[in-house]
Amino acid sequence: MSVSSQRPNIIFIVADDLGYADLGCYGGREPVSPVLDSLAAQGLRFTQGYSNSPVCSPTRFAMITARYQYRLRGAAEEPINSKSRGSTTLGLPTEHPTLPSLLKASGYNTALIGKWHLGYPPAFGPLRSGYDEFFGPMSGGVDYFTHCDSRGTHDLWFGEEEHQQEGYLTDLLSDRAVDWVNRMAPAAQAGQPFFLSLHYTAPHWPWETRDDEALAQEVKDNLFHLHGGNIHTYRRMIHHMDEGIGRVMAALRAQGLADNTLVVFTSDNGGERFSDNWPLVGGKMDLTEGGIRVPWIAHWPAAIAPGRVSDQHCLTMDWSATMLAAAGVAAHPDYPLDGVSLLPVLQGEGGEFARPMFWRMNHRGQRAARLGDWKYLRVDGHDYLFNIPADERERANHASRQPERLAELRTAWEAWEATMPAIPEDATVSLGYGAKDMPQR
Ligand SMILES: [Ca+2]
Repeated sequence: MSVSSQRPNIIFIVADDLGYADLGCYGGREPVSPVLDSLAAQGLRFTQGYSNSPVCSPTRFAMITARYQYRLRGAAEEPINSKSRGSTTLGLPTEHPTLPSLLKASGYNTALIGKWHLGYPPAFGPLRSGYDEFFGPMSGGVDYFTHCDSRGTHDLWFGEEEHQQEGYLTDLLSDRAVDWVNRMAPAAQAGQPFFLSLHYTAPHWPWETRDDEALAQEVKDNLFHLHGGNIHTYRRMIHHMDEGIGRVMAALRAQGLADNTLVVFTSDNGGERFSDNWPLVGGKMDLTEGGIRVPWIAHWPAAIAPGRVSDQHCLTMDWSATMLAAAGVAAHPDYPLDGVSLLPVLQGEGGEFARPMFWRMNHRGQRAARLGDWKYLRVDGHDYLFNIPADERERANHASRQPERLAELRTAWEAWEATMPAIPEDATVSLGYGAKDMPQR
């Protein structure tokens, strides 16, 4: 199949803290995601797709710049927390080219509907980094009903104007996304495409379904919601998001735009406490597979044959590079991409290609490299070596049996790391809870 001569619309849907096996099409135990499952069945599902980081804002820096996040100071925060409000350093520098700014400059209409988490105005903000429109929260986590962040500050915005609106946030974001598609449809039908970042906060804490407004008062002093939640609530939160994605897809179809719209779905990091990451170990904040392996689904009938599954290795920033390639947009020469376009994989041209991937976390001194089948991992000063296809669960440690291979991967990681800025002395790690709050594995 070949790409249509007309440039595609692009919708980049990102869930928040969704785990690898939470969706039906990734082995989920309950049918929470019929819409996403059908997008995967009609499109392309990746089994070896990763997030750039096991925590929110670092991944979002990589997603919007298509470069390793370690290059930017704000991304050293694990994650940016609400104490960063007013900071002039902890955010996405407005002069940095971005996925939306490059697409906008090439003629795309652009919007972010959902979570930003890349620093606060006036120094930073979505309208200052390439989005024509913004509706959503600026911070890392808000209540679904009060739309207040973890410090109790109201955090729902339309552009840079504070926006008061009643409703369950997942539904408000879906409503606005449908509205955007319908408003942009005439231009898109006339040949001016759109780029929509639809970045849900679901299924991130607090553990509230559409029917749980009463919980908002109970959790307002601690949105981590350490006394609440369960897998049933968690699954319904995913289902609410899936319903909203279904409404966005229905709007695309009604406007005759579904065929030439590239829809990509993923999560910003691995699953949190109620998530299903099976068979992976670990979750958010970990460089074990459960913290970084995430769902990646691509749907684009004009270019992607239905029903395919790919084992291509890829990172969040590769998808940003893919979107630029699909739009025929080059990177800014002063900011070359670390992301690699997956367009040939989407179009089924050629096979999978070698894609070395590297990660670094200040938290617990973690390192990871995935080179082909093998993964080098360091946590708390211990070095491990795993064969991922043979043991996705990272329990069979080959480090002492294959010291030469371990050394080879460690050297590759160190060579990569030498090309990145060091972790700043004042970078912070924010953990919402620990062993005193719930037993650790
Ligand atoms: Ca997240």
